[in-house]
Amino acid sequence: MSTRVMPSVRPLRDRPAWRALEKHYGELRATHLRELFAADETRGERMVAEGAGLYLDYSKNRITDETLGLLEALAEQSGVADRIEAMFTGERINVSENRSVLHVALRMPRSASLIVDGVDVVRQVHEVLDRMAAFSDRVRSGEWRGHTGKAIRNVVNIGIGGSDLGPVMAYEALRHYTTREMTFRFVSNVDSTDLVEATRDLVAEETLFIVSSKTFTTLETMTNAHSAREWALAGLGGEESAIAKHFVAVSTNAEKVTEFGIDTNNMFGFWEWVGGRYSMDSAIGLSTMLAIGPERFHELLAGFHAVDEHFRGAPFGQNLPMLMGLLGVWYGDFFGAQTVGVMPYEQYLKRFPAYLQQLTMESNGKHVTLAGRPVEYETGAIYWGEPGTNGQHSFYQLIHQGTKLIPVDLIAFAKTLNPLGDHHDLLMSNVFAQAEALAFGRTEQEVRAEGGPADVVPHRVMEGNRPTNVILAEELTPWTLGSLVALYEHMVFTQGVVWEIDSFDQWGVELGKALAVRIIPELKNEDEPELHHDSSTNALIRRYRAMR
Ligand code: G6Q
Repeated sequence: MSTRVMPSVRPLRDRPAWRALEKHYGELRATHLRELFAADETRGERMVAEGAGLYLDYSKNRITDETLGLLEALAEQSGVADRIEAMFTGERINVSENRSVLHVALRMPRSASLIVDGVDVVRQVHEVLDRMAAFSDRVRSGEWRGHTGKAIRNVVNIGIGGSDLGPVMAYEALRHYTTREMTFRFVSNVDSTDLVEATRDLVAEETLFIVSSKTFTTLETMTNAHSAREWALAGLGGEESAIAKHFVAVSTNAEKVTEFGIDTNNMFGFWEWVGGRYSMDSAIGLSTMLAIGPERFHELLAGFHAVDEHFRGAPFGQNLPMLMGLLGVWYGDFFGAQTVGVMPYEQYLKRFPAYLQQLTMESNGKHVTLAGRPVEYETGAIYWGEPGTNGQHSFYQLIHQGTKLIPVDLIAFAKTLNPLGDHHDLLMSNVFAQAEALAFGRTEQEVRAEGGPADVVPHRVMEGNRPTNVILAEELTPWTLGSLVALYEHMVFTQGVVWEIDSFDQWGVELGKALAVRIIPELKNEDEPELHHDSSTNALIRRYRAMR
């Protein structure tokens, strides 16, 4: 029987390593990366870690060996190793919802087994994967026919949050591997424009909707699903029986799926122990599997799994998620950095920062500890980013010369999937040049030596000492994508353990869901409603009713 787990560790600020880090920060904060590199010629080769196909250069961080030792001690004193085991064995580490957190089981190989509450969850996972594969093969081969006998050419995933961001990101990231005979669209926003624009050039006879919702009650998704159903019926002659061939569901809620009119034979399940933002490798990835095929989807899972094993087994100094997690704590809690930039130098990863925003901020944007006490330190950072080199021509200015410290992750690949002239060398030269410039800057002396008006010199000086992680992989494949996502999942986990917060609940998001529901009738009512909000909300509602 799995149990609810409360760690028994000292409050964060009382841990000896934390205290030592406070003192150490005082000594190190004025040290420049220029000095650290000058003092150790091997730094750039030493402060690297490799695992599961990913190479991490963390040498351009404001750390010494002593910092690393203290961060490792902090991880130990925070019980990271025990918490990893607790997660991997299905203990209920999501304490506020009393749930296990088992996305790692979604990518365990068929030969593995993990018994939770008497059930082998790995067997369950592979049963669903097999059903998804059989379905995907039928659709991709044209064997699955729509109501009028035509093959499916368009797939529209309807979902939001965790039931959308992963599928969209994965589709864009793996576009190179997708079948180009089919069109994939993603509808998330309850703003009607989203659905209308996604379907305007599609033919209902050739379109399959995947309604993706863990709960199957989410307002946006259900509203879009109902309107999509109207759209499909209108294009299919109005026969209700047509729906079965054009709608499938991904959900944990069979009852609601049936109520909507989707046959549970066309439902792909998952489980309450899969959090929304940790679900792109569950049945929520059905659109991904339809796009890249089952074999490639299994490669994606293998990439995830490789990092799971790495995270569970690698020593601290080689453990990518732990290193990145603790470095985040170092900057957020000691240097006061509020944000982290993630810049993929890979066009296919254009939605990766958006995906990471949910993963990191929904997980670690928390203000109380597991025991419900207010935290006395900073928790989750604000994550943001854009693909390089576009960002370089806009907001990088602030990273280089602004007054805020912004640690940046630069993600790049040795090989491009679209070789074209010297594009890739040019792209990669930017990765290395940016990391170099951010770390070492440009001194006054260097600027003067270049000549130019003396009064402009201060404007051109770059302080440097801006930290980066460079993450290098060979090539963007389904496997590498899985490993990258798992890297950040476990980075988030590590930080959550140190901060002693619940990285797996999202009460702030739940609140938003409830609040809107209260206002809906006040907008829809024919008669002027009696309003009992604050004066601002009341006035806005009245103004909207008058203006529409
Ligand atoms: C994720 C969040 C949230 C959720 C959506 C959609 O961790 O809980 O983003 O995924 O609110 O929920 P449903 O899948 O239940 O529609």
